[in-house]
Amino acid sequence: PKEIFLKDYKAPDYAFQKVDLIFVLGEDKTLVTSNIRVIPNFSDGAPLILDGERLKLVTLKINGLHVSKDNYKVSARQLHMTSLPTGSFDLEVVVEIEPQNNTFLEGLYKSTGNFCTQCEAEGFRKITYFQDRPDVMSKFTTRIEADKTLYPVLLSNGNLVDEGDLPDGKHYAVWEDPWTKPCYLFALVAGHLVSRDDSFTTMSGRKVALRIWTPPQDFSKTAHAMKSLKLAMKWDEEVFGLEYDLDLFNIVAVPDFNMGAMENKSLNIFNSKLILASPETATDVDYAAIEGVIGHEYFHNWTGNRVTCRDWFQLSLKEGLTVFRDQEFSSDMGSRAVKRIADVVRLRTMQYPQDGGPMAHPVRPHSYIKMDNFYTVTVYRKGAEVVRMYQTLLGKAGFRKGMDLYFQRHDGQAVTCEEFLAAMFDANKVKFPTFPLWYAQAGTPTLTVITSYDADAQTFTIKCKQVVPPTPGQSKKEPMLLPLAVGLLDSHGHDMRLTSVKDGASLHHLTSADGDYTTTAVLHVDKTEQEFTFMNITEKPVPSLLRNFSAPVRLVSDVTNEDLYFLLAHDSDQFNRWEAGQTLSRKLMLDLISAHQRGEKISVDSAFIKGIRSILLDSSLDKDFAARCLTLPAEGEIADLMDVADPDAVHIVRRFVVREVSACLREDLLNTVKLNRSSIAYDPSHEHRARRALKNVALGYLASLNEPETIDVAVNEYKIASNMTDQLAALNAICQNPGNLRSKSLADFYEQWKEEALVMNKWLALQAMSDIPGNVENVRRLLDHPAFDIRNPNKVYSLIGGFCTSAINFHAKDGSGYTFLADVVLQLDKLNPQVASRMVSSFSRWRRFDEERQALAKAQLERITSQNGLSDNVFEIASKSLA
Ligand code: HT7
Ligand code: ZN
Repeated sequence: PKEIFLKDYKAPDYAFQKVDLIFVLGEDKTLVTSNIRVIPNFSDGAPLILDGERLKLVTLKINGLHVSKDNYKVSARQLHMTSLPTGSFDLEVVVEIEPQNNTFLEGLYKSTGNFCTQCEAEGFRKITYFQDRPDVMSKFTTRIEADKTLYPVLLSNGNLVDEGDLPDGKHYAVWEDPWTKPCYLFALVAGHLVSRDDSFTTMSGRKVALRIWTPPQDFSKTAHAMKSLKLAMKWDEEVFGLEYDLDLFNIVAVPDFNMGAMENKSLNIFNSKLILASPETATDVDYAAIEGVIGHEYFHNWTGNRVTCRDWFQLSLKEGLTVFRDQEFSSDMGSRAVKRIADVVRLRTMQYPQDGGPMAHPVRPHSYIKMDNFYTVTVYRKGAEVVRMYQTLLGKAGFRKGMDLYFQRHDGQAVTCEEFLAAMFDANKVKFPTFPLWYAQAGTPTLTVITSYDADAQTFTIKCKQVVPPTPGQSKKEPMLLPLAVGLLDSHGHDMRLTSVKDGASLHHLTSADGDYTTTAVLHVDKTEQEFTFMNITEKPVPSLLRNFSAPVRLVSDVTNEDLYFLLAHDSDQFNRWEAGQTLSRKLMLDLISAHQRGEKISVDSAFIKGIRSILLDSSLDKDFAARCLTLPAEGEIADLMDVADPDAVHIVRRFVVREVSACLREDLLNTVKLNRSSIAYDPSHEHRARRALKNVALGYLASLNEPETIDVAVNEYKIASNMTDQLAALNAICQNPGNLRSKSLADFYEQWKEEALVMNKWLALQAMSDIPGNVENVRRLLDHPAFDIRNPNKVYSLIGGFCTSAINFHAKDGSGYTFLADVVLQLDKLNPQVASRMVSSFSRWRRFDEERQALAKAQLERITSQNGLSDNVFEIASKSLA
């Protein structure tokens, strides 16, 4: 396979000014005609090279005349044309495709009988021959012809300009998109669908029709998605001054979709799981995810669509920025602290391992084989952290100025990350020379902080050392600008006033945005070693470092356990209050793991239990926040901190700590369940979501004891549950313990929900993620269960993806988990390489384990790479994992 490099970027030889598409949709074949106005960008008569895969070329005309066979060549991936007219010309291409046989779910395909498209990143080339790259921007018109009974609804981008009946029971619709766009934003849907209709009046008074389309039986589950859409439209106007730019906004939900959703211009297509919700079938987590992703795709209308990427290496330009925007939206809709905690947990448990493994790549990658493999947590989530750092460095108002200048300069263009950075810096008249390195250097920096207090001088000094670790292909790294947000707590737990800080020889006065003193200073750490001294510090403070997780680093500091308990009790920065508890938990578990590995008896110290109890009993806390504080770091996060990951020891110790906490706080936990049980019907408000979160964390602890009384509590919660959040949490609690009750409860849940595909995914995931011993065989059996279907990505993510998160089973000592995954990857690769390559990624950390496991995992990776006909997608991940 061919590797593509950022350094080789070349502007396209031809512009496509206007594209008229005609789709004649059929059951056996679909005909696609494209009429393109082609304009040369240079005068050198270069060949016109169009991308195209799995297409059957029917006719090819230039200016209405058939092109001679001597003047074009068709290969498996390209249509190569020479001897072209000088100047502009009209190109007509007719191809035949078979959407009904498309299991890859990219290009034009069928999902439960309806036609739909997915063109990002390089799917348009599976619809017709085209310069399939984001810097070719055109105006599109789309005519769709189809059977009227089977496909009564015909949708594409822009405005409906014509529709009518055709002979033989067919009909047509013509859609015109007034905005220029790259072909990856093209969309078409044809099917038997109904819409929930609503409207939104924009800040300039334009009425926009909003429609959410689903199969008829799902209509009742789209109210939350519609509400979320209207909130997102309002939020973008209020926070960024960005208004929607057409009179119609369509969303379609499809059950078979490789990712979460797609921001096609005015015709977003969503995975059903991110649209459909009812209290009985969706959890609070689902509700929040729907709100976030609806916001995300809507926000792309400006960050992605109006201003798009020059090439796919710039993906984070739109994705990092849009994730940041959706995070801020969700923070404003719910609890800011809880949202930040959830986002940091995701970053640390998913992105940090990627940054420390063989697939480590910068936020802007330097090369790829398959672009689909670079829709990663690094590009999305580390990318969002980079955008957040601009805001931390420039302040909210400064960040907004930068955004305004970005749109002023680049509306309608396809640009690079440099252009975003230049808009941010120019708007604020700053230059941070080491900041651009965040786009180019992979690896999570380690920031080591040593503090000291000088009582005579009344100064508090913070010594920083940053190391950006080597990653594949990048052995040497430079220090980068890390914004380090710091607060200092006095002995009462109050924030001290911070008036000035010395950075080397220069003294900076510290003020807040309104000119007053500040309680959080943002230090600019941009050297390998650097010292900052706070002046006028009248007593020895407890430092609160990296407030609100101001930079995506691994922080190592000399803050003592005593200080951490103090921060857990008092820090005004809610994120750091939670983080203090997490740091204590991580330290405790790592110590216990070492003791366990040495064969010593282990115990949990009483200060830790006391700390947890104080959170559980603090009625002044937001209950969702308390629930997060009570949740111990995941096994993966702990294993990631070990020199050699030992999944068995981590599992034993984490479970031991959970049981110890449960045993010591049994009565408090029982009370928590009782007090937070809801007596009313489902209420989606934050207050009630928070009550459910706290109650269900407590329930999980109690069930871990596996005592008749605590199990009865879980069974009772399961029986009385009036919504999926509570029902699933209770089932999860019960299923921690193998045995008859577990099997009976799973069977009961299945009987109740077997007709609801999205609920069945939860049922599959719960079993797949289970820590019960020897679960590989159960999961293998579930492959043949009617609730599973390997062609549906959601089911694969639930069962196979879920299984790989259970460290003790996926990394089973006998290698059975590795063999299972390889078997599935090889089967799946033939049907859907994008999803297969997401699954094979679970192997990528194999070098973190002991020698026996390494040998077993390596053998399976080699088995995969030696397979004939392997997709480029899986080859890239598997071979890079082995390198
Ligand atoms: N921009 C969208 C990306 C996407 C995608 C990429 C590769 C293969 C399938 C895909 N489906 C959607 C989603 C987003 O980030 O908004
Ligand atoms: Zn996106």
